[in-house]
Amino acid sequence: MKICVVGLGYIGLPTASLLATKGHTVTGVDISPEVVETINRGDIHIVEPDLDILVKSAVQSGHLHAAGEPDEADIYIISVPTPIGAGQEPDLSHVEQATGAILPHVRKGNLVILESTSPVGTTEEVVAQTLRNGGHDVGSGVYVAYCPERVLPGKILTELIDNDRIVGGVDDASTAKAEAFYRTFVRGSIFATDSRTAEMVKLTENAYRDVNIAFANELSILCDRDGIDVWELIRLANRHPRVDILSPGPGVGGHCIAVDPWFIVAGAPEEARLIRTAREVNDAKPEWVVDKVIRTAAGMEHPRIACLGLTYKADVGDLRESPALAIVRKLQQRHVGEILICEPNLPQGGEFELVGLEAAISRADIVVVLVDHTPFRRLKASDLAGKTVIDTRGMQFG
Ligand code: SAJ
Repeated sequence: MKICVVGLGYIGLPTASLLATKGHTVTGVDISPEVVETINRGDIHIVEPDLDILVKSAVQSGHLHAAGEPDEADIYIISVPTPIGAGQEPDLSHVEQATGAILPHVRKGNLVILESTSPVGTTEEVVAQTLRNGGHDVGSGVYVAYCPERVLPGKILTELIDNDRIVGGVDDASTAKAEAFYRTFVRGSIFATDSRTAEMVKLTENAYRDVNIAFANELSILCDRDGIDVWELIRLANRHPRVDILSPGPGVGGHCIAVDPWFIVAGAPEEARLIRTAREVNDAKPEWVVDKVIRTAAGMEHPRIACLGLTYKADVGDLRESPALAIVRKLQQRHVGEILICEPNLPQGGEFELVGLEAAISRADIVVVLVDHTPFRRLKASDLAGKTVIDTRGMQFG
């Protein structure tokens, strides 16, 4: 089949290259000329384990080609960003542009799939409606479905194949077409529903996690006030057969969990009270960590503060919405002391000068653990002797 994947980011690029290595002829479309050029060279512009090898082999085989504009295909997959604006409202401009860009190429019999995380109704009201306005007979001439991506950054390539998928068409014929397509490369089960339910399933998954992390983050603040070790508290509470509390941290990052719940809130501001509060609790956590560091450093003359980790979670090189990054920036802006930043997953040459782990610790008075990267997990209590440790990740140094 000829497949056109619009948007070559964290979801589009792995999907396009996977489909290419399955023998399909894939055009990957991106508005950034640098991204197009990088991929056509067989390189990648994002950090994800094994993606470099997959893209190289897809491009070298001739099955994957990147371009600035879509062309004719049997299946179109839209995987463009759906960010939130300053007022936390969804910005669907990339979905609108992508649908507009494929419109001149769509032919009878084509299937158009939206994978971008989207507010309920987007597949019907933006994608299907644009195609109808362009003269297409959605449901009998052209098929339109929503299939949310559910892959975990750091494990994208395995989860793309192994995860169960939810497929929801704007009508039964579209659902059936999309279901048949995903069956060709997904090992997990495929569950069929309508497009609105599929859209809400995706938002629900990430809001569920956000609410549960907010509960853990709130507990960590209560425990800190009362001198209780929150990690021990959670470990013990989780021995109850029906309690399963997630882990507190310095806040919630990444481009999904910190963003998607706002789509629900924006659609139902009066009703989505818990989901909104969870977002607010998680968004406030970095500032709480900053305050704690400032209070700890207050009695020191020239405090040197080692910040361990910058990325949004363990063992990834992704800085999107990272609470650790926000904390480090705030500490620098407020001149809390000399800040030593250690981030083993990023190259030197970015916003901050990076310091090796050993050097950062040996020079520091205060060690702030912001991300639970594997090299940090190997630290022993003896490595940190004499330091004041603020551990936002519950590392339990042995
Ligand atoms: N975090 C905690 N405590 C926890 C778990 C996570 O503080 O107990 C923090 C992490 O440190 C990170 C953030 O939450 O800052 C999000 O990390 P994550 O690993 O929970 O999730 P993401 O954002 O990397 O990927 C999520 C996944 N969604 C769910 O697990 C429901 C993934 O399956 C989705 O495909 C992805 O969002 C997405 O693209 O929507």
